[in-house]
Amino acid sequence: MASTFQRGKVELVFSAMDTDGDGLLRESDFESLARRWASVRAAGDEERLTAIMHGWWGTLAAHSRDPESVTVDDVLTVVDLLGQIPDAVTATAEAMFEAVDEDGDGRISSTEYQRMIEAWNGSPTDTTAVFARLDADGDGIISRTEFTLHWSEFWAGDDPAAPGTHVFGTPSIP
Ligand SMILES: [Ca+2]
Ligand SMILES: [Ca+2]
Repeated sequence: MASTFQRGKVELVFSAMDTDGDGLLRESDFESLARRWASVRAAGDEERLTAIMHGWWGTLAAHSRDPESVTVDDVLTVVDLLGQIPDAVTATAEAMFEAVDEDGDGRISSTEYQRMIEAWNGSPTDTTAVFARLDADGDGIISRTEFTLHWSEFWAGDDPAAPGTHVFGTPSIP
């Protein structure tokens, strides 16, 4: 069972993905999110982002009671399963890393990270402090290894103090 803290984390990212704010995730939310994200990027890679977001949607919809819409509880069901399938966490981390790494140089810069957060939140956000926490070795970029670690912590972990808790911003701590 997901803890209250894990629920809070998932609710934070859920509300970012629920672009029309109706409390349910649908395929259209993922398409809007991909469009919103692509629109702030220089790369002009909307098709690539859309494909990655569709992959996410497929994973969530496969575990939903209603294949057309996904609730917070459905997402938490997937989160519960993740602890048993670390390969799935690594695979989504890999796909997401590729999405965030706009210029494809194999590193996430602070600009690339900020663009992701702002696109997901739909508003300007100061990500300096959180980027510094995620850049565990302090070399100025988020490496693939760092990202995968934080991503796994975000979805499968239950530690409010872990840097990965802040991948999508700072959840409220109950
Ligand atoms: Ca990059
Ligand atoms: Ca780093």
